Amino acid sequence: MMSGNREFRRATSTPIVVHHLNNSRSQRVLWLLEELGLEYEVKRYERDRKTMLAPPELKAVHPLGKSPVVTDGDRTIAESGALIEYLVERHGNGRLVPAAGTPEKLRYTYWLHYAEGSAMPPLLLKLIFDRVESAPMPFFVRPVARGIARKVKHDFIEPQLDTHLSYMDGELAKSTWFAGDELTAADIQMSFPLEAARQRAGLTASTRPHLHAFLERIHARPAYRRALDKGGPYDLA
Ligand SMILES: N[C@@H](CCC(=O)N[C@@H](CS)C(=O)NCC(=O)O)C(=O)O
Repeated sequence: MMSGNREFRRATSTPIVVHHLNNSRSQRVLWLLEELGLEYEVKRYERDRKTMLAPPELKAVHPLGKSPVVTDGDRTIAESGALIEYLVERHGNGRLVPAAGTPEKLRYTYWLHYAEGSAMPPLLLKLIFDRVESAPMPFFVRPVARGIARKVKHDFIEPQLDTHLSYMDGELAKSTWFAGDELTAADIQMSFPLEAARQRAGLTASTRPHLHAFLERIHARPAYRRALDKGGPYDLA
């Protein structure tokens, strides 16, 4: 695996490139690469200030035009869970992944998928309905639009968020990291929903002490801090 990696790097002689959008999920890919000590380049893209969407140039890299996307030689890999798996398998030399067949590996796979598949949807809905609630609109539709937004948040989104946050906090009461006692790439993948929950969903030291302690722990890691320097603005409000 190790020599294969070296051959691959030599054969392509191009660096790993992270197509990075400011204030976004791709920050965790930079963190992963820093933890692995790999060389890479960052190509930065700026969100449109009004719509918050990625610029059209990202569609030249991948048809969805979203970030993160990584190019590695002639490969283009999108979808953060898939590309985190790719990077650790291709370049990790066994680091940040539990051994195959262990209970930790099963937990690792679970959290790697849970982050985008289950944790992010209610957080995204919260963001959208918060925006509906505060968006400028003609005075005669404002009370109706705001009333609907508040009801959807109260009846559906907030209970969902509460269930997920309690669940995650309870899991981190059992072990230091999501897959067990060692940091894995699943923790890196999980960092984004937790950062978003801290900004948007009331995750605090008093409400979710284990999740809050997790965030404090990752923020203290030198690799996390180096990744912030490379990525630029990372504000999920
Ligand atoms: N599930 C995808 C989500 C990708 C995604 O939605 N990325 C956001 C950044 S956090 C994005 O590119 N937003 C800008 C846009 O949609 O134009 C992943 O994990 O990679």
